[in-house]
Amino acid sequence: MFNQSYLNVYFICGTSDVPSHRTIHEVLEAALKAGITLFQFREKGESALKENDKLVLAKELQHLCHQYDVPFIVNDDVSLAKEINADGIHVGQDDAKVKEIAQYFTDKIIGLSISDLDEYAKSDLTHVDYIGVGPIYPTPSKHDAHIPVGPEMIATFKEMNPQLPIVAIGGINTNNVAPIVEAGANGISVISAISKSENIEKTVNRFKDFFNN
Ligand code: TZP
Ligand code: MG
Repeated sequence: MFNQSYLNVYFICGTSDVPSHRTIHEVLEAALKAGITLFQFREKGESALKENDKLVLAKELQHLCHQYDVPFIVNDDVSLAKEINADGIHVGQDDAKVKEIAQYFTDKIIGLSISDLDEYAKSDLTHVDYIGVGPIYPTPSKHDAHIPVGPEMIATFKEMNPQLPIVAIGGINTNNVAPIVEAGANGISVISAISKSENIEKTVNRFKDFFNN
């Protein structure tokens, strides 16, 4: 099910991440057309949709992703991921435990956020397909984010565990991606660089150029 090239250009988005003159459907469709390789639905913040509204939107965005053969991953919300039969789930250190998730997401993609060596040491990676490492740079998109760890953290983890697929996250844009690629990341995951881009096609294509194997 999981292929590490899915991590190349990994777009993460929720309704509060898109500018008011656009819908999340428009933004996601533009990103899919341009060639993102994975999508994560991350509905957070005060204005976040809940319950049925969240469910309906998730199904619509999942449908859109599948029209472009791009896997649809849910952030944190295990019951939503189960209900819509998502392609995977991404959890943080404080979210549902990977071991429990792995029991019912046997054939699904499981991602785990890891910021530093302490978190790495206490994480059981047995059922984890990839780790999200960051924030690499300061980010406007997550208020409770860990302090930025820099691209060096990617190189550190790659040295410790060369086989573990790693996607970088946090404050990444087309101008600061190069050191992340040099550090050995399998891909980049971004919210604002794509959701707030004035030219999504161009932004996605620039990111893709860094991972053209
Ligand atoms: N986790 C660590 S940083 C971050 C998340 C969800 C936010 C990334 O958003 P952006 O806009 O790409 O910096
Ligand atoms: Mg989380």
